[in-house]
Amino acid sequence: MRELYELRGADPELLFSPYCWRVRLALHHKDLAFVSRPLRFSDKQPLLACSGQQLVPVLCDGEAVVHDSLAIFQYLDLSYPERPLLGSGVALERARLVERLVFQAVRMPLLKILLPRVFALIDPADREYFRSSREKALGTTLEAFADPAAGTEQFRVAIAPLQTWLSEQPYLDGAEPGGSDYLVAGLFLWAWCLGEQPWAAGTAVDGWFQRILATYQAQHGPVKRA
Ligand SMILES: N[C@@H](CCC(=O)N[C@@H](CS)C(=O)NCC(=O)O)C(=O)O
Repeated sequence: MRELYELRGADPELLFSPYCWRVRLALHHKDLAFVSRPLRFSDKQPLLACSGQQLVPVLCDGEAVVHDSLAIFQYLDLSYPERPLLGSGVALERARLVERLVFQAVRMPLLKILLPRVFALIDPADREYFRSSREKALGTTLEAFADPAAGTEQFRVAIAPLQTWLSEQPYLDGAEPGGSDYLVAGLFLWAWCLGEQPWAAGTAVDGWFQRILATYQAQHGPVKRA
């Protein structure tokens, strides 16, 4: 049995973690079935203990227990070599670089937009933990940090290179989607599932996102959106 531990909102069908979305897209790419184990922040401690840490995604695949989205991509490529996500050697290093660059550029702008949405949509039992853990990490209150207008402008600037790249080819990885696409699209799905779309409709990035979403939904059905 293959199980994916992931985060859910107050609505158990609302899955909003960017890193869990990466893994869902990667499992879809490999055509690997899995059972979803959606957790609230307040459920996760005993259930994730087998992974030796407290963050999702965690993939349990038979005897293997793997955490961290990039490590899961590498595990999937090693265990299921057909349709590689990242490849190996230089290709793997390049994919890791893409992940770092995009993560650094878009995570903070997205957080400025999405923090209030996450807080509103998680289970009320999770709110105290969410507030205290995030305020400690950010060094300020959720209210002082959140700035959707500034986040949207910073996001637009951060994705400008992706707009150019994707106006020249359909996917970040070329003619077909690959690991780089899913590493980035997971962050976009974070926003989309929470009911936000900080990129403009009709742009090259929007076309890319809609292609990835449509391919996923064609197999898995509609993605729950707040
Ligand atoms: N580098 C990790 C990051 C995982 C991570 O930060 N997960 C968040 C959800 S988006 C989490 O589990 N948070 C639980 C908590 O804060 O207690 C990955 O790529 O998987």
